[in-house]
Amino acid sequence: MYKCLEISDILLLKDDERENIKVHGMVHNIRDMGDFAFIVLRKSEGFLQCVYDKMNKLPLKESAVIIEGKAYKEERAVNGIEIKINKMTVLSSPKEEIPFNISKLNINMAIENEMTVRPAVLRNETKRNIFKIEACIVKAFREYLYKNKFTEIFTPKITSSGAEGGANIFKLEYFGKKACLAQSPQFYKQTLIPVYERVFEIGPVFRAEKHNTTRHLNEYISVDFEMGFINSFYDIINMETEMIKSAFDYLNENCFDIIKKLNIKIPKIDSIPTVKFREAKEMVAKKYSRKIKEPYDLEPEEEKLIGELFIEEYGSDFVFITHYPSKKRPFYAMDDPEDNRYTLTFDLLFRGMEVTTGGQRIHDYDTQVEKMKRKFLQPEEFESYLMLHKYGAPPHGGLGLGLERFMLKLIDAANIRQTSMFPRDTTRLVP
Ligand code: AMO
Repeated sequence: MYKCLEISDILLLKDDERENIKVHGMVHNIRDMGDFAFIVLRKSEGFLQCVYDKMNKLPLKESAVIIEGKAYKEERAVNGIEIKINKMTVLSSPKEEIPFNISKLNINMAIENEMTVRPAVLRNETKRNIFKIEACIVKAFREYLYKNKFTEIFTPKITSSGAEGGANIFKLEYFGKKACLAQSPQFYKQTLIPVYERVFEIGPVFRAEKHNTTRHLNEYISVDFEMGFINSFYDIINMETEMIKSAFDYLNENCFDIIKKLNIKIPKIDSIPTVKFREAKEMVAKKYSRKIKEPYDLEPEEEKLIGELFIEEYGSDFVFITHYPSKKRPFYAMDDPEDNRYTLTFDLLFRGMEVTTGGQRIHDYDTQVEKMKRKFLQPEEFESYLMLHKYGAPPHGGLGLGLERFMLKLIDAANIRQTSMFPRDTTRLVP
């Protein structure tokens, strides 16, 4: 017999082709109506309502089945289509029933319990929709970057040193040598600038954060890009603005149903305001009568208030904070030639939370070595990274966007674990 159809295939069938079709799927829900039962199949593209005669034995929920039958229009069914089942073949039945109702819209579980039974929870429509949106965003980012002549790269995740400094490095033993898990692809993406001009990578990075918070993971997906021959870091800001806009356009065009179901408010972006670090700090200190406690960085509470201020006064869900102090930025950040206490770097805040860090990098060898020394680093330990500067590099810069944080703000979740399929935190290594 013919191949199994997907939902989009069924919707395209002409009336006379709907008589005898075949579909596979997982039995998501069964509603017993007395003489007959509704069987809802969970499929890659969504859910399909089927009608089954109760003369037959009902399958168990979460059975894998192939059904054969007739498709017809039914306004009240999801997708406007229903299948009258003539034959059902059960390919496999579950050994045990899932101990909670996954077909409910909201699974109200404590986050720790939810993460423990994540393999089952992800079968829930709301949960799986979150990651459908994530997949669509990544697809749109990737397509946008390809269109703008970026080359996709795949860099090592086992490295000899941390790229971002600080104490949050996972150390490991590598055949008698000391190694660590990559904190970011920073050195490699810069190294590839003289090779390809523009590069990007979307992949996991590792941070040994010792504290459990609602915005930190120990492994997260970083969307990194790096571009050569820039005039200033505003080229990077503009590229990111357009990349985010293209992802939102893609969601609006392709994910209308899911957006509605998850109640996602997609921001409208024309341009994103920028404000200097120092000014942003002063703005919140004044508006919310706060004392500036930490002059070199933004506290999470300050980020939240800056977010509120820009939504309230400028109607913008996003704001770029620029010119961060040199003291708190990594050694590869270019200092501002007008005032070297600050750097040509930025963060992007989305609804009051940092989702991106980026900036222009040092491309001159002597300047880079001098800054390393100023930060008490040994240039000899960065020999392979410094080949970039030694052998010649154009002015360049880039950014890293934390995908789970971006998703967290987009869907308005309370905890970053909700936007990671299988989160890694200080206590969780399974599933
Ligand atoms: P940074 O260390 O600021 O910069 O990280 C970039 C972005 O990654 C996200 N992020 C995290 N998300 C979840 N859990 C964490 N523990 C975590 N830490 C960071 C944030 C942050 O804005 N190499 C530079 C980027 C660059 O300049 O190109 C870097 O990694 O959203």
